[in-house]
Amino acid sequence: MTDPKQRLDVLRADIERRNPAQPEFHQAVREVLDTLAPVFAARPEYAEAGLVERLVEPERQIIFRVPWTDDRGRVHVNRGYRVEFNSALGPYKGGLRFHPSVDIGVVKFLGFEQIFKNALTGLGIGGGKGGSDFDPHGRSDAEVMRFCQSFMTELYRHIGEHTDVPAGDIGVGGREIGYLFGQYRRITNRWEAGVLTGKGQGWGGSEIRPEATGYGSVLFAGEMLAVKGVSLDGLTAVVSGSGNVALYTVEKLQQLGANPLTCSDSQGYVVDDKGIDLALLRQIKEVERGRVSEYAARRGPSARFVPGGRVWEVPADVAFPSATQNELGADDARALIANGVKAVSEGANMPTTPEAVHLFQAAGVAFGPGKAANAGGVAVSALEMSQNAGRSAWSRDRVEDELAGIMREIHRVAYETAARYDAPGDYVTGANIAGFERVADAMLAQGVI
Ligand code: NDP
Ligand code: 2IT
Repeated sequence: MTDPKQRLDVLRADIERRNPAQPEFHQAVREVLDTLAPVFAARPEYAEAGLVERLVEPERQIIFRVPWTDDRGRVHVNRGYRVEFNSALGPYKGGLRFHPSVDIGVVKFLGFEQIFKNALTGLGIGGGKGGSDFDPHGRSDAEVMRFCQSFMTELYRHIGEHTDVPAGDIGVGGREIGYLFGQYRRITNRWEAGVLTGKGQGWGGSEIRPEATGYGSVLFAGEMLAVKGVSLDGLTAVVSGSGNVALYTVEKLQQLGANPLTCSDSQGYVVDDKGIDLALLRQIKEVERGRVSEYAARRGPSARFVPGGRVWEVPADVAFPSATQNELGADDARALIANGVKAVSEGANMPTTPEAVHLFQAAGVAFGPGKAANAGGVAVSALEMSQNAGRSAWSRDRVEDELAGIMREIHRVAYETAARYDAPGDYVTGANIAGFERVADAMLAQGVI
């Protein structure tokens, strides 16, 4: 069969048959394959080398039991995962997610995205992802510590600074990375700082890593707007989520003179007519580990909590989905477009449904897909690995400058690749093809493995 489009359709059907009940993985694969036909037409050697067939099959998938005891002495059993997807460009790299919705399909969707995102950073990192269906909400520090210790007691044998380097994602932040690192160090009797990223400053962590994903997502939006001759200064923004990515998205927006009006969690959203009070939000989320409804209760009359609602109904110039997958659907996109949104930058992984992406693109809204827009986090993780390898610690200014340069370069590559493949302004196509070409060329050179 020679027609590349037909060939990819057959492949896609085969992938869905061989990986049943993994809808998020199917969605992520479909979104990439839908943009690759022109590459296969231009580069027939990719098809001959079975590249897509190899790319969609993880190099290794690890599933393990994680038993732990709660504060009342009750035994719980969770499931742990690490999918080592592709190491053509470097050691597997990607976060760990602790959330009750985690299953093998979710981990595979995230790991698949990570391959292309990491390639786009240009920093020599392969793709992987992991996590557990453990729910940290409402658990004490001691319970989270025992869970992390049990998780690492199994995971440690599979990871290493030259092998596989996990980091944070939903439900995994600085506290969890600390407990995981401690247990790894204890079991292995090694000070191997580069085995995990997102560590605390003072014990191997990089400046700007906590900020990097949110900051990078705003910088990417700034680059897309600059192409249209628009600046972020003075614009209003809607941000979803209230975790790591959302908080630092709000911070960078405010630094650049924009006004973020919203944040959210799984129970609803807050809209604040005066703009988000970041100090109050951080106190509630980072210190008290509370809910956004408490923000509205404490902020005064400018803010209200909308239970069960979605931030996308609030009129704004730019939108930053920064919570979770498929949180922005077709109706949400229609509302944003009707309200005149100019750009959407995905801080989260795959937060926008395929139908919503098409609506944005058809309406001429600049749309930054997660594998480009949220790559700042993993990019600074790679810089943390460099610092660990050199036993050095770079200044805040240096890391922030590097992050800005990397985001500018990812934007340039995605933009120019889209133009080269006859899809001007289509960052989805540009990012998919540019990331794919880097991984594909490395796989071609390294033979059928
Ligand atoms: P956090 O755990 O810090 O925050 C997650 C936020 O999203 C919380 O406000 C949470 O609310 C909300 N959320 C999670 N799941 C759901 C859900 N099913 N429905 C509604 N709200 C939900 O995670 P991060 O900020 O680190 O991650 C957010 C997104 O960004 C994820 O898609 C992640 O993969 C992506 N990402 C993260 C990077 C990082 O460096 N951390 C890098 C690149 C991408 P609640 O507390 O109520 O669950
Ligand atoms: O989705 C992501 O890119 C992350 N969760 C960050 C991964 C990392 O290794 O820093």
